[in-house]
Amino acid sequence: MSDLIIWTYDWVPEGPRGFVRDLRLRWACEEAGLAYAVKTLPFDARGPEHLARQPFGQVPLLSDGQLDLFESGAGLLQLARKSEMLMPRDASGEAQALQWTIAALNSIEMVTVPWWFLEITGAKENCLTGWMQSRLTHIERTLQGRDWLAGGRFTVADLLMADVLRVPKVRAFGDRPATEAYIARITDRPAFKQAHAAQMAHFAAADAARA
Ligand SMILES: N[C@@H](CCC(=O)N[C@@H](CS)C(=O)NCC(=O)O)C(=O)O
Repeated sequence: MSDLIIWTYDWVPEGPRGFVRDLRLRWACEEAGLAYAVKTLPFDARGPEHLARQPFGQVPLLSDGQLDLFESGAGLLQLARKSEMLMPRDASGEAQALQWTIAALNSIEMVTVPWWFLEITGAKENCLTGWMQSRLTHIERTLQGRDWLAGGRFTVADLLMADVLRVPKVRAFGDRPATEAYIARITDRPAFKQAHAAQMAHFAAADAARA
């Protein structure tokens, strides 16, 4: 049995399927050829046991032997420690990959998630639109000049940035050809397709078990 366990929910409604963040960890393991198992926590009843391991009652969690990590970004960095495929080993490449990993979470996802949340809750005016537009314009300009964010090749930073940007409402917002090409290229990777298919199959099996 693998030392790496990715924890996700036992079931989720259809909406988030294909986007539940255990996919980030599955994808990284697939890219790096790391063996892993997937285990579940109840979606409906998030009790003290869940909160003791994930203080916000969310998923994913990554167990690596005795170590339990919450936050998908922390899980990705833990996996990147195990594989040069995910994170360059030279000091400059590593620093750049870390920088862009943090940028994906703290400069892009920081605005995209609240923005689409306001969109789906039907707010008449989305007051975050200007802020998001500005961030997406900056990342578009960055991607016009390069194929990868760090070290001149695919790294964990691209995995995370593409996952943040591929949210359908964000992707459909405006016309950003370099960003679109980047998302299309990165989500065309076999490791993404494998991780995505596995998550979809996991929740489809959960439907069958609940029926
Ligand atoms: N910052 C966290 C966010 C985790 C998160 O939003 N998890 C979602 C699934 S992708 C979740 O558990 N949502 C249910 C909830 O927030 O109650 C991470 O990246 O791990």
